Amino acid sequence: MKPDILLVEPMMQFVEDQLDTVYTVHRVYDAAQKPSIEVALPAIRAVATGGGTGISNEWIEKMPSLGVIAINGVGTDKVDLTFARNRNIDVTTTPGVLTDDVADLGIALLLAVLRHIPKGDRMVHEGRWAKGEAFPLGNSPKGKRVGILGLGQIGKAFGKRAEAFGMDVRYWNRSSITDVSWKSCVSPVELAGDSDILAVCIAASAATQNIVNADVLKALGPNGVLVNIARGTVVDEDALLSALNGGTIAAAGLDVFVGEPQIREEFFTAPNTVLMPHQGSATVETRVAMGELVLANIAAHFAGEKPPTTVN
Ligand code: 8YV
Repeated sequence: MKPDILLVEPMMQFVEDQLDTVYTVHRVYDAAQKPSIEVALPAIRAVATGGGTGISNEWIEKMPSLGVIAINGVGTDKVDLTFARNRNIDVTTTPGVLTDDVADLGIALLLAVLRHIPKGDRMVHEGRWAKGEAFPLGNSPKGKRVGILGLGQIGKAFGKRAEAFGMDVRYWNRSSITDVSWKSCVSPVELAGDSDILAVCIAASAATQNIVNADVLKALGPNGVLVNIARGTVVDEDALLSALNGGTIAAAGLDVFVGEPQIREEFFTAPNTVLMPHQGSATVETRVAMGELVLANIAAHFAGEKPPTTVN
């Protein structure tokens, strides 16, 4: 009999095909499976889920046979790592393989904001260029100061890209970093005050919730641009919306939001914002590599081995 596993959100077809070959896959996102999932929960031995979705302790408690939670991503903020460890459940992520694509999306958001790309695209598509409508000048990234909040792998990759655009990099990190020559700032407020662009790359946790608050946005200032490729929860969205609407900062490029995909409607009308539906790691190449890691971690568990990228 094939072992039972729980799939919390869809993955690439080849990953799902491979899972279906080896396991009985119960799909949480398929409403029709709800009754059969309730019955199967005691037998579930592995969970595959997304970084932004995770799995709650309430669900974990209903799966006494669970041995591994394979996150298709690097964020662990939606899985209680200690709670899982106390139940002898390994939690795995997909480190390394998504770094470049997430950093690329951060740069794409920054350029989209500075050069008004969504606005230009709409103007051309709607035939307004041909009618002579004027288009605002953009701003150059060259020579701008970029502050990176959270200098992990993604933060460093963002910094390298920013340098290639002629930007001057500084950062703030919770622990000290020795392998970069960029200027280190003593606090998020100091970083924002010394930056034209604040790129938020920090991992979400209780300690970093709302770390980008009203004071940080005020320090970033009326010409400042915020880019968030981390998690919605690390930014105080009340403060961000009022900073955008009140001109406390100039603009924002955001890939992540609190409560996504049901984000606050005020974002739809906030000025000078470029919004993406959490697509940082969403390229074919990276999702293949992530999927392979998820498959390898689950397979290792069923082979009685330690899953290779266990984080708890
Ligand atoms: C994915 C992510 O979009 O790495 C993460 O933590 O949030 C993203 O890579 C997500 O895991 C897919 O659901």
